[in-house]
Amino acid sequence: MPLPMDPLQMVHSGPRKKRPRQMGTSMVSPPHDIKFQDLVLYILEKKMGTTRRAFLMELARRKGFRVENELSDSITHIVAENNSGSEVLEWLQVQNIKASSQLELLDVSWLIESMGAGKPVEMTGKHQLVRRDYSASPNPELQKTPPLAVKKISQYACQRRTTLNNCNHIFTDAFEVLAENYEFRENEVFCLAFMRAASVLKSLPFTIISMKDTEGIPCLGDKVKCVIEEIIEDGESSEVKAVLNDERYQSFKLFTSVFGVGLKTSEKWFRMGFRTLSKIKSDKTLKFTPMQKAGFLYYEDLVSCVTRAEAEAVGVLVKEAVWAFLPDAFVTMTGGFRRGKKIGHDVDFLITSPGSTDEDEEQLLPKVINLWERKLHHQRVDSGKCSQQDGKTWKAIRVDLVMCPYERRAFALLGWTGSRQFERDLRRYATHERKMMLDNHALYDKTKKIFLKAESEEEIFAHLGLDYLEPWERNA
Ligand code: DCP
Ligand code: MG
Repeated sequence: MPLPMDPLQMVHSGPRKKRPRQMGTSMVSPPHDIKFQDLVLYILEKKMGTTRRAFLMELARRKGFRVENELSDSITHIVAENNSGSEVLEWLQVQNIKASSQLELLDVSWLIESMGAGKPVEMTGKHQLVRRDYSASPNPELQKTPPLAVKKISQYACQRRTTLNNCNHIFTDAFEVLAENYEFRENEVFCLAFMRAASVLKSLPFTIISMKDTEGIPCLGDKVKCVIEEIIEDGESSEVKAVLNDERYQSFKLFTSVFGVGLKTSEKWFRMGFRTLSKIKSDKTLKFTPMQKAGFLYYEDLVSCVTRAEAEAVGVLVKEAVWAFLPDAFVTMTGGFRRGKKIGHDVDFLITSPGSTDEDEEQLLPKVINLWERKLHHQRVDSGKCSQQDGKTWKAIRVDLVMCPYERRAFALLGWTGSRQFERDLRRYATHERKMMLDNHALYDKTKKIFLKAESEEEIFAHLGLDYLEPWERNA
């Protein structure tokens, strides 16, 4: 299936320095009509580079934006890339430009989205590098002209917009390795600390390039900061390097890559001296659960990630099977794919039906599985009972099916869409900030001693007093 190519996306993520299109300052570009008179843009060169800036300026002008070459008081929007709010403010100070309350400081993502939409898109927290804070300053002079204060980042992922556009991969990848190693060593405290740190950095609209950028960011403890500092200085973390070479980490990583194998089993195999899957598979004394047997049988298929096209194809099969028993059922893809991920380790579905009884609900999944087993049997008989691997025309894919009562569908949808870190923080926020209990079935208000009803995810966010986050903003 050909993938749609978004030229703007390519501008954003494609190679930057190579083969700039001919449009140096010497080249005269044709005048473009200004469609959006109220906006006067200035694109910051700092950390963006001359070539990319010239390219973006030309593109924006072609789309009808007014983009100035020089900085002046008439500028209404400053667009920056890889700069934090405080960096842009600092730079403005040096340029002797007062950051007035009218001036918007925006991440380049706003410009790119706007150019994609053909008009200025709404500026949200994920675009704005700073937020106006009218009350924070004790200085009455500053209160008169509202200063631009660096936006405060919440310690809760459910109060941050986290898209898949992660500008801090270099740090978050390192944290995730360390978190996983702590998980393998059952050190929950450090595991959580690194997962939270990864999560908060994923929400930043800029790349951290100096320790100064980490000021004011929550969830970054000393241990985390040490790793950041080392990566800034050396480009890599010695601790991560050591973990990646660690025998226990490597073995656990390998063992848990088998479906049905968790920490307990990995620990056992590791202690028994196993280091490879082939030794484990061929060992006659080991007993495997049905899940582990399937895990070994379809290992290659299951370790290779599920693509979106495959997920969509699975969706068709799931709907077909579910509708055979409950024709009015709603089948929704949840998990990572609902959050916009292009690949996943499985495909998650939520099933719910307005007309179903408790009994229908209980029986649906066994019925679906039974249907698939019968189909598989027929196919095997048809293909002459051979399980030839050559010319294999199918792929084993993990599918998670969740059935829930219709009245609880909003809670189930919110709970099964993830990410895990988002869910964790949503519950933590409910408990600590709202005295409420949230799970995949219900929301309970401990003060009022009542269950709060909801027909949609939006209503649950509203009950919790949270701004709504779209699924693709929950990639914490
Ligand atoms: N979930 C949960 N508790 C669990 C398992 C899952 O709350 N014990 C939720 C959060 C997950 C979602 O369900 O985001 C789906 O679980 P997955 O493990 O499939 O995670 P993702 O779909 O987010 O990631 P992947 O792309 O790896 O499948
Ligand atoms: Mg999933």
